[in-house]
Amino acid sequence: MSEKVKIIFASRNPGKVREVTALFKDTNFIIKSLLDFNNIPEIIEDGKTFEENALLKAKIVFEQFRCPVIADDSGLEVEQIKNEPGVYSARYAGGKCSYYDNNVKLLYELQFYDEPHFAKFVCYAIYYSGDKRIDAKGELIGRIINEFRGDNGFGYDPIFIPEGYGLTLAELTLLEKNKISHRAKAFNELKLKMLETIK
Ligand code: ITT
Repeated sequence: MSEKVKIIFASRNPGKVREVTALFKDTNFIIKSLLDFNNIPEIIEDGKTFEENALLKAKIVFEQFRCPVIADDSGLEVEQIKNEPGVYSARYAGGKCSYYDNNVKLLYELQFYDEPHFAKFVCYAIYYSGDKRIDAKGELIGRIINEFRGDNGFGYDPIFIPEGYGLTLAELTLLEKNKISHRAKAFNELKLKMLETIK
């Protein structure tokens, strides 16, 4: 692939957009996200799985722009509370809640359980161009800790320690998180499949 190809990342999450843009830096894909456009209607994510929600975002944004789209749906699954918050990760503490509210709610729920609180991040990524669909998935296992550490990243990063690490994801740099994260695994696989398919 020698020509530049514009791809819309169907996300309004600045943390995700930073990570995914960095992951595609070494390609000829030019990543634009929903943050680059005005008047994009809100997408209601009412799927029951990460896959359903990722496809929903990809298809709605494809219909709007009629150009190739990538999308992801992602979240945190905590073993002791039956894999909650799962697909509700973004709105665990309610409709317009902050990341901080979500983290506080999670730590409140986990106070009734002993440590370690094993958990994993999941990311389901999709490329969609009307006639082509490519899927990829990534996971990052680790545990939830009972304090906030670090200012980088977003979401549950300040309370999540990846397996084999002593630091939270929010204490890692973007580059370090992008070497191990669920999103990096999913989008690196997606990127390779895209490079094979789109010639
Ligand atoms: P878009 O749909 O616009 O992409 P979103 O934040 O609503 O943004 P999701 O529906 O995929 O995205 O929800 C993902 C939520 O899961 C996110 O808001 C965080 O709370 C959490 N999450 C996902 N990946 C994460 C990560 O790498 N670090 C920390 N939290 C993460």
